[in-house]
Amino acid sequence: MGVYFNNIDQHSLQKEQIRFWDDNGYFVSDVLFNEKTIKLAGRHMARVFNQEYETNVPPNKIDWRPGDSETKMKKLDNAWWSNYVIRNLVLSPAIGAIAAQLSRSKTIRLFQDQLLHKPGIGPISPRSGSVGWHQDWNYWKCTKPDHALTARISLDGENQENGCMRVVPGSHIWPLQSTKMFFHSDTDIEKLPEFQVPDGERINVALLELQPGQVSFHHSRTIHGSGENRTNFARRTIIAHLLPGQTYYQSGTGDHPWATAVLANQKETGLQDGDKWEGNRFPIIYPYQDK
Ligand SMILES: O=C(O)CCC(=O)C(=O)O
Repeated sequence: MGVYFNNIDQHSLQKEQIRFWDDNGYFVSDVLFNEKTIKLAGRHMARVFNQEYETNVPPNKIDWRPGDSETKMKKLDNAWWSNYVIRNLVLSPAIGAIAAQLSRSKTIRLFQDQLLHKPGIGPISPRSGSVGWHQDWNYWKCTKPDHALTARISLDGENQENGCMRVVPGSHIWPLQSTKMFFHSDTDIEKLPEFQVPDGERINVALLELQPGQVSFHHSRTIHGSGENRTNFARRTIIAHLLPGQTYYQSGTGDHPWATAVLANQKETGLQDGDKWEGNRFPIIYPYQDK
């Protein structure tokens, strides 16, 4: 559909950027998507939440439906099943090229996508719409090894006031934490849980402030979360969870409400314990394939 800027050669990362990722477990790209693309994506995101499906296939793990409270965070998974604009965005070659370099993989697949719409609750409403501190891999133990990564495309720009994502730099190489608070929407993000911090390390928090069209990447073990949106405007993010080529399905991990979409795909694809995650339910986004 040609709605996004996708000259793959222009997404070569510098050595220092890859080293930054290795050390910190996150990376923020330049602006990858122009205003026209971002506006179009925003309109299509609204259509999916309003249950208008271009393909007639619904997404899944729908956590907000028309009629639900407008102050609740809107969230659903696998909108790429339902809408072509979202599909083009989450299968973007630019995202694939960056993810391949960060994870040093020859292949990148889409694991699942997620639409996140944090409503602006204004300065005085009770806390709501936070994403509590967590590590994605705590919900994704069905993927082995633990090297999946996530690309988050910002539609509105993100900052402290509208509940940008926060990460604990370097935590992707710490022990796996017991903290699993993704669904704690009333979390006070300023309060850090008791993390298990290795000797010689200390906890820092970095705010991932983004311009519209910028993309942040994080490792599946990086500790992260986000606060409520205290503005009067939505903070919308389109998220692509990504699998490096050499990722295997591990059964019996007891995953997890979040994996419903992933496991629906897995069932349909017929993956068995120890199989590589592959098949067209997990489409290849790098190397770029002209579809
Ligand atoms: O965008 C956010 O606030 C959180 C997103 C998140 O937890 C994720 O993409 O893994």
